[in-house]
Amino acid sequence: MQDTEPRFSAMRLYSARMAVSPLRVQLFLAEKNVQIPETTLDLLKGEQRSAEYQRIAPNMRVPTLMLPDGTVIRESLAICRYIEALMPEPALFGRGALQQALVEQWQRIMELELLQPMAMAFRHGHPMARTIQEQVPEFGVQARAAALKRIAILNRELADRLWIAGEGFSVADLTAFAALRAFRFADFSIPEEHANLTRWFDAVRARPAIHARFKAWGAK
Ligand SMILES: N[C@@H](CCC(=O)N[C@@H](CS)C(=O)NCC(=O)O)C(=O)O
Repeated sequence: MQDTEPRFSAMRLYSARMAVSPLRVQLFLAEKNVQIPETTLDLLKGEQRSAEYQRIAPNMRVPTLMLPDGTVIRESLAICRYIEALMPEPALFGRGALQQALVEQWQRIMELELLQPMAMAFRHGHPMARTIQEQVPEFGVQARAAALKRIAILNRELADRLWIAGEGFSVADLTAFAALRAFRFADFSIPEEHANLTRWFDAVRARPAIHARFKAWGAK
């Protein structure tokens, strides 16, 4: 059963379909079994630049969480941390000093070394991104090479463990999964020889909450 408590149903999440940062939050909420009403912006049509949305998020990015009193939380990880504090189970930022440190470490590594280069490769190298980014193609090529290198390293890192931060599924897995899933269409499919990464990706994808979310979107 979804958590439809008034504290969540009175919030509003500004998001987008299959965009990496909102996707992290949407999957985090799914794992928490929390339902927050969403306003989905069409980023390629520039809805994030409307005067109305700029009053909520002057940087014109999603996701943004609006609380019932009008407080706005931006940045996907800040939103996830807020939800974790309200709804500690299942713990997605780790339990105890060591596990929390390791989740933080891997979350940052996945965000800075994997998600960011993939996002830059898309923004600076993909024709669809022309409406949101003044492109520097050489930078896109460089970012793509860095992302592919990091994907190969992640495949090796996953040789001896099920989840990225070691013990238990965490927000680090969501960051990496959202990047690999969101940018799949931008020619970032996982190479066949990366067996560990494929096994991990399929395990994330098969998690009941994530499976159900993609099914509801009519996406694979
Ligand atoms: N660090 C931010 C990144 C937010 C971000 O860049 N969102 C993208 C979608 S994934 C966006 O809103 N792009 C719209 C644009 O560039 O115009 C977060 O994690 O929330």
